[in-house]
Amino acid sequence: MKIKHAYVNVCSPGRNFVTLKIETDEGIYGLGDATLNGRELAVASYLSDHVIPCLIGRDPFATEDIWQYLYRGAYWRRGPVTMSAIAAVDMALWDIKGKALNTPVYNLLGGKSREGVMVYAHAHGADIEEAVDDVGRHIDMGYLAVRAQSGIPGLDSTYGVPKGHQPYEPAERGLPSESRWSTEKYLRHVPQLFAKVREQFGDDVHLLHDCHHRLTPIEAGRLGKDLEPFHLFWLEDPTPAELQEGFRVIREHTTTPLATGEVLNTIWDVKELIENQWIDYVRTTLVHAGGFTHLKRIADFAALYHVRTGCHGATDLSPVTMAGALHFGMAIHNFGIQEHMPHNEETEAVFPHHYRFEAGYMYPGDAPGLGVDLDEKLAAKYPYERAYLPVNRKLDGTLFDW
Ligand code: CS2
Ligand code: MG
Repeated sequence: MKIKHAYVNVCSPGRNFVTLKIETDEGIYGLGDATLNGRELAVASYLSDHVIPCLIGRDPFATEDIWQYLYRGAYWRRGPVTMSAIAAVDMALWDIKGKALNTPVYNLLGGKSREGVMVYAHAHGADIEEAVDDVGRHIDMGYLAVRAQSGIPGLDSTYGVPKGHQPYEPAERGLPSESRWSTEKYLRHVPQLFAKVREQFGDDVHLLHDCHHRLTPIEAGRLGKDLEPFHLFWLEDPTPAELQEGFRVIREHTTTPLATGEVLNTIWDVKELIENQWIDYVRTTLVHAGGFTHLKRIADFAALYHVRTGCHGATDLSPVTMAGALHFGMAIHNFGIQEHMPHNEETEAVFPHHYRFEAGYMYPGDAPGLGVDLDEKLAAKYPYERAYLPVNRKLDGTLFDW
């Protein structure tokens, strides 16, 4: 079998997605997600202009050699654009391999290690009362784990809380919007949110919270300590993780479990975090961390240090990544939890898939390969529209982390 043709599809059924399709000379094709929220066309060009010409004629089963060829052969290494492009190729090749062997990808990763993949939902509200109600709605939907985010008194907007009641969609069309931020208001507010949620729903539901890279290590230590009475499943992205040893400071002050990794894209970016056990969950994903070939390396390294996976799964990761994440989550031993932000109806129609949600767990299905497809005719009805993630500033105007 040889790679005969490959091309990139860019569409926007409510938000932008970039999908690589690799076709073989035996009529089998594979799909890979290449979506990088707010920088989509950079990855589309990296694939179309630089990677695809090098794939034609290669053996699609040679996933390791092709991964190394694209990683080392490019000379310039790492970073979200490069690793998302490599990820898309890798996902498509594993999809082809599963289809050619007539087996779901989880069987190529070690087979089923569990009956289902536990997922967590996003609950939010403009204030504590709305957020608590939304946690309740997700518990009623069957979720066993819920992330809670709420508006902060005195701030017009904040990460994770949509304006109005539409589902939260982080990218906005047009130029980046700007929001204002106060760490002090946030630190005073979040423990009150979780006190209310635990008071209302008790201790069984797993609760998570995303700081979204906005605290210094010592501020994160303070928040982690303040949240200890509420036994969170994890506190996510407490501080920017470029400085991996910053997490040591947090660790010294709290037993609240820590998770990071969604903006990181190679094993080198999480190596110290894992080997020092400064985190409990690693959130790197198929689409931004080099696909199955690399994510398996990260998971196996993490397993040596009691670190489990908690892969990112927001709506800006396409159903191709969601499908792959569920195959991955079914098979690897040190699986922790999988994020699940359901896509909108248009996206579900453009990417028909076999995966499903039931009673707090998701199941990838048993179709050969990834079990997801791309309806290109329908996708063509949703042309790309440039969109950006918001920009955040402190109250005094200093540019800050969003
Ligand atoms: C968030 C994301 O899901 C999460 O944990 O961090 O919503 C993130 O903001 C977006 O994926 C960015 O594109
Ligand atoms: Mg996050």
